[in-house]
Amino acid sequence: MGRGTGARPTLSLASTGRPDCHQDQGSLVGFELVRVSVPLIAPWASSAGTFSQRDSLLVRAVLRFRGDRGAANEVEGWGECPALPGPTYSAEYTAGAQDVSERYLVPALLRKSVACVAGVAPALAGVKGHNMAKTAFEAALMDAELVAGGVRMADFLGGQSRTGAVVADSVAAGVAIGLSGSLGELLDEVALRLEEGYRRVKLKVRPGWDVEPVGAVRERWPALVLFADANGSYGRLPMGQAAEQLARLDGYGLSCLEQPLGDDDLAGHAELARRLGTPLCLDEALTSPGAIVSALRVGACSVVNIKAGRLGGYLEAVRAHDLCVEQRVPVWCGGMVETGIARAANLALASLPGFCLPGDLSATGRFFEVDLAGPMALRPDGTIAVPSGAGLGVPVDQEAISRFSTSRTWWPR
Ligand code: NPG
Repeated sequence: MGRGTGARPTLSLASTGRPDCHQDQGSLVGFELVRVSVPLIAPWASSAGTFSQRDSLLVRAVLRFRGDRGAANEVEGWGECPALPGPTYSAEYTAGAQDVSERYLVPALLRKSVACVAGVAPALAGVKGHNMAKTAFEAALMDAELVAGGVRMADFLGGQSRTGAVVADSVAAGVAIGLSGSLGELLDEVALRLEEGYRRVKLKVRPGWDVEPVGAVRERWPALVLFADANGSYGRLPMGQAAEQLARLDGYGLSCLEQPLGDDDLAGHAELARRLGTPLCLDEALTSPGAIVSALRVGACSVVNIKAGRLGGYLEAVRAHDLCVEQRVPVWCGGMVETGIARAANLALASLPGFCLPGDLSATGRFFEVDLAGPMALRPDGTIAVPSGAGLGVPVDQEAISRFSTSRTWWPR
């Protein structure tokens, strides 16, 4: 089986770009759930904990198409669930994602024989939450369907957008730096990343580690595009204290301060937004386009981090993008230290025109010595090319997936 070899059926992209699921295009053969543990080059530390391997759940979707001469042709697509090993960023975690996939998501998709990306969300609507697990299935079917039709993911997602979007061929790269052991280590890492060509840096902050690192980086690189991400860690302080401490970041020209307070504290973020000069961005709080509308309505943020996994899929991410464009709210594409499988899809998403701030979009080699898909290279101008091939648009390294896999199960069993 190839990723798209042999006779190619035509994928009907209507003017909206929505593939017609009802036409006789492909049928679902099944899914493989692949657990991988991919070693990181260096441990990743944030307020959501530290890990040295990327334990991910991958989904391989297999579709069968009838070729021109009636011969059956199987095509596979890959998706990645960005949940972390433990429930520390959100309630989802990798083993839980596998469990909900086996008990609920796979049976629902098989029962309805969902063979196209547009059918995934309706088929899974009866399962509450588990957005990251759902995203892996949506992404895998999207990849398979687009590979079969010879369509680039960026073009497909652009076609889904109400904004009449022209997608970009490259996106501004950004690098996130985990919590460092010392100021010296942090400055060394920022220097290294700038030498590599990154033009935007996101620092992790938490109470007790904020003004000093942000101030030191800003002093050394006055023109650098700088973000700070608190992962909700100021939520444990009384509001007055959090506001006072974070107001000390006001003079450092941060493009945004991300998720200072708890996931569900929209009122607190709105109050903080009134008290701070730095624009607030939300991440963990925004689990649906509706949540984005609520946050914007109460003034809880003026910048939005879009992560397909958090929102429940790439189609929801496009909806979130569209409503932010309509509200003139700048967005950027978040990352979860994913392998190249999710990062290729994120590059396609970030090619939509509302993504006007550089995201967590770093090149192959940033996190892993051996990645599962790619390469996606950083160019001298600090951008990464949007993959140009069909579907994910970059080769998936089956050998590396086998090497790092800890379990593989095929469904239907
Ligand atoms: O470039 O993928 C990346 C990392 C970006 O900092 C990053 N992600 O809160 O947005 C986040 C964060 C994160 C990743 C948090 C992993 C916790 C674990």
